[in-house]
Amino acid sequence: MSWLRNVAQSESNRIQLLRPLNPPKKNRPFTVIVEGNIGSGKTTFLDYFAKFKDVEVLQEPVNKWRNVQGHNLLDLLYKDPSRWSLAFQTQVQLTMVDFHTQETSARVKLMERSIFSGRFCFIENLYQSKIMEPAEYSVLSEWFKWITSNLDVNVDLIIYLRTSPEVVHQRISNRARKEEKTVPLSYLQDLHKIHEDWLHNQTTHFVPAPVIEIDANADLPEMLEQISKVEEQILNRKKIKYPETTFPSKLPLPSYQ
Ligand code: TTP
Repeated sequence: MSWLRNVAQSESNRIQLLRPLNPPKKNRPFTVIVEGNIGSGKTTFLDYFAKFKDVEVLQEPVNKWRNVQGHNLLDLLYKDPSRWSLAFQTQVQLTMVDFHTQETSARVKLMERSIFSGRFCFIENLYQSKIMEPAEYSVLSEWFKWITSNLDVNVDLIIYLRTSPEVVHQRISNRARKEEKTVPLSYLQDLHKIHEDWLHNQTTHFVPAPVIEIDANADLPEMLEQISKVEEQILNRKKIKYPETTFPSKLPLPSYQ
């Protein structure tokens, strides 16, 4: 997997918003997305909230990608990324549209990932590292532009599980998901940087909501303690005001490339 090295910092990294997101629908649930590197503990975070009646938890998208009408796209992706990244990321985008638009009677919707991390982290990384062809990148970008301009993909809060690449590398080898056995540290370092620039430094892509950061290098008991501290925030649908977080994005609003 040396294929995902040396992610170049180029101008195309700086996706500008040329148009704001499609306006949110009335009575939309308070929507929270949980982001972070592979193996950062997103599932642990979502599991914690599964016990609350008023929270709709949308998780385990990876299981959908392992069985698309009998095809294991995750396995195909890791075996031959140049061949399969377009198909894989197309499926990710579909899963995320489904998650974003799924109706619920719950007052809070908690999602594992979003259409934004698919586009701003994974697709961008594949393109920058020249695994994905420019024409394929453009097709996915056009879809992304259409979706974000025509559907309600608004979010109210982002939980960013910050980790170090070394810690997630260790966790990934411990959990031994068979498709991921070849994932090298260098790939996780690239994804780490791209998440950091997006959500922590806020210097690359549009950040669609205020960000709360959690130190997800911590072990399970400490993670659960940190999660319990944001429980009230999420259950009470508390909007966060600048400057309590790093929001608003330093990038100008107005639309995607
Ligand atoms: P994650 O969505 O990061 O899920 P996870 O199960 O690793 O999360 P956690 O351990 O924090 O609970 O990634 C699942 C797999 O899908 C992983 O191998 C990376 C891959 N993936 C892509 O290749 N492209 C994408 O756009 C996304 C979202 C994931």
